[in-house]
Formats: sequence, structure tokens, C-alpha cells
Amino acid sequence: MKIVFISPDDFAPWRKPLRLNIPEADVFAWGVDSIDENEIDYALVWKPAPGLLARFRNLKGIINLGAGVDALLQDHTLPQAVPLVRLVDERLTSGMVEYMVHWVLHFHRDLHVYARQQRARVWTQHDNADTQKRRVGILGLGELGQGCAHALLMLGFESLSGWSRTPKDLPGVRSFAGEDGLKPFLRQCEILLCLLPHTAATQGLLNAETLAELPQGAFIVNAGRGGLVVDDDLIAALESGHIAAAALDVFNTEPLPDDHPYWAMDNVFVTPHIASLTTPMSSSEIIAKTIRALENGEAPDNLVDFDQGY
Ligand code: NDP
Ligand code: OXD
Repeated sequence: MKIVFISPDDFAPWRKPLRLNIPEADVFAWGVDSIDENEIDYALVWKPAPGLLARFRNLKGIINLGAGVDALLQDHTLPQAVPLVRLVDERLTSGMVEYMVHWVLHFHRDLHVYARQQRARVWTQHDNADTQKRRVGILGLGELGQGCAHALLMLGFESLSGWSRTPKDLPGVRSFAGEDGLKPFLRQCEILLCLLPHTAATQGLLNAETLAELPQGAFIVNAGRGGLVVDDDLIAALESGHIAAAALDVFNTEPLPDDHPYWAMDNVFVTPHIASLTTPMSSSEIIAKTIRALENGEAPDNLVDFDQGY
């Protein structure tokens, strides 16, 4: 079996975990090893150049080395008959849970206010909000959204809700779904966590009209994708104070351009797409499981639905 690794990231940390988990495979690094494209069975990819995957004529599977497949699906030459699997990994989920819980607690406990006070040498105490009553909403109740919901419930955030395409029956989480459910969902979110994939249906979902539905002084954390947000509309809402603060990990253009207003806004916290990172050791086990399923003629977990775009 022959596997190609195509990623802007270094192959070195992957070599040993892949050898341990798929000993029967020869793994080649694109751009480093010499490769006969027709002999490759599986491609492990993160943001391959558009058109590249179409050159591998005999692929049995494409495995995305991240959860979001939006960049891949923009490649109109992507072979649609080849199963495409996205990464679902407990380590990826726990990384996202840490990121989201951090920001929920940060905003819930007014740490953004105390940071401003410190710079102005101001000693003023504010009441601590009631965790049980703090209304936290999660856009996207998939693998990552549900992981975050679970962790927040454990911390006592009992006024929790979520929005997804299909309704969910999750203990402790009020479910909103579909287009009709979006505005009622937003109206009751004091802290909004965005964990939607970027698809044709979610492009620009957070815009002037939808942001206006959030309560005055709401907080936003976006670790889904930058394309969910109309930046000018979010900036206007942050400047007016309608949105009190935002923590943003993903952007319409990455890296975030030097002259982007987000860098200089004191109610915006920018991180460079690190909310959760793929870990070679744990991911290699999942890649091995996916390949075994495909080799046995079984449907692997986490197949991407090309029509839905995630
Ligand atoms: P899943 O596919 O498991 O979950 C996606 C969720 O979004 C589902 O609940 C789905 O609804 C919902 N959804 C999709 N389209 C719509 C729509 N049109 N309307 C309403 N709900 C919709 O994905 P993951 O949880 O694994 O990952 C989510 C995203 O997080 C990734 O696509 C990626 O963009 C981002 N990500 C970011 C990282 C970072 O470091 N910043 C790291 C990893 C992922 P339903 O349940 O009904 O299908
Ligand atoms: C992503 C990832 O989809 O890193 O952003 O998994």
C-alpha cells in the first residue's frame, strides 16, 4: 500500500506514528520523495494545491488532516468518486474544549474588563455573574460543539443552547435548528461560540442582521471559520458596543493581514488558528482505522457529504 502525505506542515513528526499504526504502508512526502502518482492508494492532505489530487488516478481514499474540509471542497477538480474523510479525534476535540472554555470563563468573569482596568490602574470590583444563568449558545452542535457543551455543563453553565441543521436531543442543551431557529437562538445568547463549518449555507451567517439579534453587550468566540463572519459588520457591532468583545481564531484571510483592523481593537482577541491542532500520534491511529475500513470495503466514519459541504 502506498500513501502520500501532502501538507504545508513538516512530515517529520508524522513518520514514526504512521509507521507504527500502518506498518504495511510506504508513506511518501509530497515535494520531498519521488512519487509515481498512479501508484498511490491513499492521500493524507491538508490544504493541497487546487488540481493536485486529480493527478492521483488510483486513489481509494482521501483523508483530511483537519476537521474542516472547506478549503478542499473549493477545488472543483477534486475527484468526487473517491471517499473523502475528515478528522475527528478526541485530542482535536479536547483542544477545542480548552479554547472555548477559556474564553467563556474569560468573558463570564469580566477578565477583559479587569485587563482594561489594570492598564488604567483602576481598582474596581464587579459582581460575578451567575454561572447557572449565563446564557451560552453554540453555533454548530457537531463533534466539537457537543464536546464544548459537555464541558460547559460540567462547569455549571446550565443555560446552554445550540443551533444545528438538524434538531438535537442532548441532555441539558436547548436545541434550535434550521433557518427558522437561528434568530430565536441568537436572541438568547450572551456568549456565542461559533463552531460551524464553512459551507455555501453558512457563508456570511454572522452579518449586520443576525448580529443585531444578539443581546446588547454579547460576546462572540469564533473558532469555526472566518467565512462565517462579515468582518465589516462585526467591526461595526464591536465599535458600537452592541458586541462587547470577540475572540477570533479564524479569519477570512489567513494569516490575518498586517493592516487588518482586528489587530488594533482592544475588544478583539486574535489567535492564529490554533484553537485546536492536529496531533500526529492520535490522528495516525484514526487514519489507520479509516484505511482498514476502506480496505475491507466498509464505509469509514466521518465521511464528508459533498452535497452538504461538511
Ligand atoms: P461537525 O461536522 O461534526 O459539526 C458541524 C455542525 O454544524 C453540525 O452540528 C451541523 O449540523 C452544523 N451545521 C452545518 N451546516 C449547518 C447549517 N447550514 N445550519 C445549521 N447548522 C449547520 O464538525 P466539527 O464539530 O468536527 O467541526 C466544526 C468546524 O470547526 C470545522 O468544520 C472547522 O471549520 C472548525 N475547526 C476549527 C479548528 C480551529 O483550530 N480553529 C479546529 C478544528 C475544526 P447537523 O448536526 O445537523 O449536521
Ligand atoms: C481545522 C483543523 O479544521 O485544524 O481548522 O482541524
